[in-house]
Amino acid sequence: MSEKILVIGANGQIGTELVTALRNQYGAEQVIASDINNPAYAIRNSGPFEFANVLDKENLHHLFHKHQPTQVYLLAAILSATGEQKPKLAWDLNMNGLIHVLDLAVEFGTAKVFWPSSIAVFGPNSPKQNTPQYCIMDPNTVYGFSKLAGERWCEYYHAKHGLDVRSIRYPGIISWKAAPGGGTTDYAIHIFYEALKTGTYQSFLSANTMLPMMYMYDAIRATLSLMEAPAENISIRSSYNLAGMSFTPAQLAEQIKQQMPDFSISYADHDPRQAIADSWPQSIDDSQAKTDWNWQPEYDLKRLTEEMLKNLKNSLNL
Ligand code: AKB
Repeated sequence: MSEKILVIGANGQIGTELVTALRNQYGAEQVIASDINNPAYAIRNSGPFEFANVLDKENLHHLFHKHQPTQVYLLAAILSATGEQKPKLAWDLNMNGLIHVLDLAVEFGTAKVFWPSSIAVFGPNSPKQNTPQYCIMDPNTVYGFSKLAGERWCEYYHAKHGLDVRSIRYPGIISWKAAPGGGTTDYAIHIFYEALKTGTYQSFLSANTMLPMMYMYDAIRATLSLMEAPAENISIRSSYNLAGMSFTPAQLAEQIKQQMPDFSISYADHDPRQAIADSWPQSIDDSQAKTDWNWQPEYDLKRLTEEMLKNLKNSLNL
């Protein structure tokens, strides 16, 4: 059967690259990109696009009816830092957007749904090192507890309706094609832009704040591997822990200096995102993803830094 894939929230940091990867794999016409905002050039010119508002169920119903998707990727979300500024909107969008899509997937018999969760589901009392799949989870950001509740809904729809919904707890994702939007891990992208443009960067996280991170190439590979795995291999229907690498702002700055010896970094005195970062894990145990669908990251900090500097330099015409 030929696939029809609907990507909701296609203009974002992950959506932009996922749509390209899916169009390469399944054919441009099979992948409908959708977003509440006007599409970026690459998305608009490489295949079909529809406007979608996840809070408007009628609008989503129309899209499901028109395209009868066999797979849906729901990427529209408000991330951790923005979520603290707009808590009610973050809850509404992250939660009701998901429930609308799960309901419609059941109604229209969608074969598979992907929904991203995050390391933000962990909280101050979760183990910090090698954080296990199952442990105390007491997230204290709206983003974090909307993702944790979302995981429960995914597992529930799988159990009650047999919906094949799959999910990953993404770490901070580093990429250069589309800008990140309102996350706590965004410093690790801004730093590359500023290094290339000005040779210096003020980090909003402190020097030794260790967080789990991943290069976009690995994040896309992980997402596609999970979605392609046989259903019987998927033992987790809430969301899989996933790890790439962990580093601090100081370690990232050191790596950048290997290639740009004059680069310098400073640290902000106080930023509200520090408290969010301090509540999250420093490293993640992703052994279940390795066992169930052969997950193995390819990028380490050195390779990520080289790729980011090389690609951004080209795309910024520097
Ligand atoms: C954020 O920082 O909010 C996101 C995430 C880790 O989910 N990048």
